[in-house]
Amino acid sequence: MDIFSRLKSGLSKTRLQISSIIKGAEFDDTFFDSLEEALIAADLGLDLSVDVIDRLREDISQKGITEAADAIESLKEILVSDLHAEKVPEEFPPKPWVILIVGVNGVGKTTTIGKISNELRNNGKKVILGAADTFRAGAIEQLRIWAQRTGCDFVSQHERADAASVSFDSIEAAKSRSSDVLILDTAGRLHNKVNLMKELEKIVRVIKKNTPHAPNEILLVVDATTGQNAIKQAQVFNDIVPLTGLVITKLDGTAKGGVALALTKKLGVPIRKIGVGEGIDDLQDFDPHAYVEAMLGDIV
Ligand SMILES: Nc1nc2c(ncn2[C@@H]2O[C@H](COP(=O)(O)OP(=O)(O)OP(=O)(O)O)[C@@H](O)[C@H]2O)c(=O)[nH]1
Ligand SMILES: [Mg+2]
Repeated sequence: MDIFSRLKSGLSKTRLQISSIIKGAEFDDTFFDSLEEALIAADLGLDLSVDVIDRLREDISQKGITEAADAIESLKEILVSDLHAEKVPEEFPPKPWVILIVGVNGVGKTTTIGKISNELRNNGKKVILGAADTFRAGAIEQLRIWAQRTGCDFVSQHERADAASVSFDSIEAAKSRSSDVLILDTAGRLHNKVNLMKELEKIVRVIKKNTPHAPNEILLVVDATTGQNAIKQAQVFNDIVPLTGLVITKLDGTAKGGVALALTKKLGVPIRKIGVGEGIDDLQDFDPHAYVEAMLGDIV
């Protein structure tokens, strides 16, 4: 299966549900209520679902839409307009370009680093990975394996070492080896664990002190199957370390897709990449049109 089919198959539940509501519907209050419920069930969250329905109602009445196919097009346009998108920059002028990867436990941070490294290496970049997850047993080794597999340099200290100190070492190493990009892995942490969130703040402070332009990107990795909890988590992370982008993983699974919309709308932070599998190539640039097509395409 290609990556788009994988995404589409992951989001099929949402597509089927919306399809059954919109087919043959009269565009009356009952229709709008059912569609609103379906959007909430698809993880768009209450506020955004209500907002989308308001806009759809207006559009349908303004354009005098009577056909399901036209209503779907209108809904797609509304959703696409809500999905900010920016690509990861392809050139990295200030060397090293520093990417800090953060998120709660088990969302796919380290795997995403492997996938991004692979992409960068295929584009001829010199990449170095820094093992600032010193907390979980096995985390350093897991990143080392990704470094070997993708041909990246690697910096680590011992387990339980100070994560900010590893970050400092990593930047120094990136400079001395003229790396184009440094990617820092961090430990998974729950947003309500104050000490762990403080550690993240310290990592950023130490990086900035060493290299004022860094970190160039702070990417929050979010598991798409988390549902609405992801919003609160992301808001807390964003308050502590200003995020520059989101990576939404596990869209090949049971995710309903709406969380991507809710997140980017609430935070105003673009989605950079999406993960659709455990393999090294299962990552793609986020494309709002393709995403909404996967959620709602071919349903009438
Ligand atoms: N299906 C699927 N699985 C994924 C995806 N991304 C990561 N995983 C899997 O999720 C699990 C956790 O991945 P990790 O990369 O170790 O997650 P992490 O956020 O680094 O975890 P901690 O460091 O323990 O917080 C692994 O089994 C990965 O293979 C994805 O896009 N789709
Ligand atoms: Mg990890």
